Amino acid sequence: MAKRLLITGFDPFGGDSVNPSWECVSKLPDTVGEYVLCKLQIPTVFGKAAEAVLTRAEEFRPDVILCVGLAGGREAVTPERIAVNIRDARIPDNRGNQPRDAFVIPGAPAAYFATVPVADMVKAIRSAGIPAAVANTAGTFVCNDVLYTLLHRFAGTGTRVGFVHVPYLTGQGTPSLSEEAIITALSAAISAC
Ligand code: PCA
Repeated sequence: MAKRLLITGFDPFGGDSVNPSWECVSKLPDTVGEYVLCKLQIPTVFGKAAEAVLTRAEEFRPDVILCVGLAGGREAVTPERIAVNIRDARIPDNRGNQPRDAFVIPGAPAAYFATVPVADMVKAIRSAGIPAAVANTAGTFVCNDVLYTLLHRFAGTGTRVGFVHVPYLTGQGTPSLSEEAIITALSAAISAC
């Protein structure tokens, strides 16, 4: 039986009109490698984003959850190695929340490692001709919030969780990658999961 992979992208935030994460996730084929995909757009809102993923995961029962977000300023596609138990927002989220120096989940561990094979994903993306690198911080905004919450929820279960940050789309900012390049990179990353 085919394996199931839930993949998410965010809505635009911080004044941008598009978010390359959802632009590209929404255009992925329905099957990649050995995975059947379920694609979900999630809001750039603390707490709500992870809730939306958890709700869909309950129905879809994925083997892997891969969330994708924009990291403006990065020049490579970057699978994240770690999530930290911190909310510290430099800008408000899409509901006006701007937590500073707070926990994602009070009393929970300081950090979790991603449970997808980040080094293999980087290799696969590079083999597809797209720049890639492992990232050691997903920041302290909504992307980290989602990755941390999911890793906490699925710790010790059979569901593996990862996060990939992508650069700006061509024309959106610099450095940037084309939509086609990001879609190729995400497909390669999925195949390596
Ligand atoms: N990037 C933000 C949140 C949504 C997104 O696409 C982040 O890196 O936290």
